[in-house]
Amino acid sequence: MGDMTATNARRVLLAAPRGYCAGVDRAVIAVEKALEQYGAPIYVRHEIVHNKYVVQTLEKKGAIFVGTTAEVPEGSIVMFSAHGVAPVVHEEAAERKLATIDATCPLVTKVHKEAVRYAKDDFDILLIGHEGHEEVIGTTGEAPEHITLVDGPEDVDRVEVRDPSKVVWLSQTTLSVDETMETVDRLKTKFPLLVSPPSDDICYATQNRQIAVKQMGAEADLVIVVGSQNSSNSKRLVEVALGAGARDAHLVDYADEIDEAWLAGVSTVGVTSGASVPEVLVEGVLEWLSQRGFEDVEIVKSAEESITFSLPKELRRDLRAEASSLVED
Ligand code: 0CG
Ligand code: SF4
Repeated sequence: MGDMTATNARRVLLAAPRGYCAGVDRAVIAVEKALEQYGAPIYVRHEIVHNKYVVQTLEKKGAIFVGTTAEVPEGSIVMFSAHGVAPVVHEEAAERKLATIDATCPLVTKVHKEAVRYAKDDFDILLIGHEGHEEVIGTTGEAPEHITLVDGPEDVDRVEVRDPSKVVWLSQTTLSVDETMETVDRLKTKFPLLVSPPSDDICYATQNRQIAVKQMGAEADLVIVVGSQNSSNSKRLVEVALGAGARDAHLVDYADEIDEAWLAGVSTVGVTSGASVPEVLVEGVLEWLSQRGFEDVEIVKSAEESITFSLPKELRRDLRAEASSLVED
C-alpha cells in the first residue's frame, strides 16, 4: 500500500499559456505558405524561430536556413526571421536583387520604431537585452550611434551616456520581467531622469508564460521546460521556475533528453514550453512522464490569449493575387 500512496501522489502541473505565441505561429505559417506559393527552395535568414524541431521540419519541406543574405543566390526569395533584422540587411537583400518576405514579429517591429523615434530626438537609448541575441542585433541596427546595450543588472555600472537628462530604456521582447525591472531600478538610481518606453517591450507571450511558470514553480519539485538552448524566452522560463521555488528545472528539446535521475524523490512535475515550441513536443514529454506514473495532469492557467497576427504583407499580396486569378479561371 505504501507504493500505492507514492504512485497516487505523482502529478503533473501543465502551464497555460505555453508554447506558440502569435508571432511564432505567423512566422512558421509564413514559411509553409511561401513554400506552397513559390515552391522550394525558400531561403530563410537565421532560424525562423529558435526551435530545432521547427527548423528541421521546415528544412525537410524545402526551406534553406542561412546566416547571411550573401549566401542566398541572386534572384531568390529570402525570408527574415521573427526576431527581426537591422535596416542594413534589407539594403543588402535589395542589392542582391532578392525578393524578401519579412516575418519579423510586429511586437519586435514596435521596438524598432521606438528606437528610431528616440534616436531622431537624439536620446541615448539603453537597450536591455542579451549580447549577441539576434533580436538585439536587429534593434541595435536601427540606431547604432544612439544605442548602448545593457546586459542585465550587473552591466549598469559601466553604462555611460552623453546627457543624463535625455536617456530612455528599451528592451528585448523575451527577457525575464523581474530581472529587467531590477536592471531598470539600477539604471534609475544612476540616471534619475531615465525615460521609460511608451509601452511594454517585453511581449505579452513572454510575460504570460513567466506568470504561469511562477505559479506552478512554487508547487513543483521539478519543472521541465520544452524549448531549444538558443531560445531566450524558453531559457528564462527555467530561471523563473527556479526563482519561484522549484527545486530543480531543466530545458529540453525532446522527451528523450529527460534524465530519469531528475525524478528521484519527485512527486510534482511542472511542464511548460517556450513561445517557439510546437505542442507535439510537449505531448511527447507528457507521454514520457505518464509512462513513469505521472498520469494525473492538472492545468495551471494564468491567462487567456487570443491575439493573432496577419501574414507578412508580401505574402498576403501574392496569396490574394493567386486567389483572384483562380476566381478568374
Ligand atoms: O526567445 P527568443 O527571442 O530567443 O526566440 P524564439 O524563437 O525562441 O521565440 C520567440 C520568437 C521569435
Ligand atoms: Fe512576438 Fe513575443 Fe512571440 Fe517574440 S515571443 S515572436 S515578440 S509574440
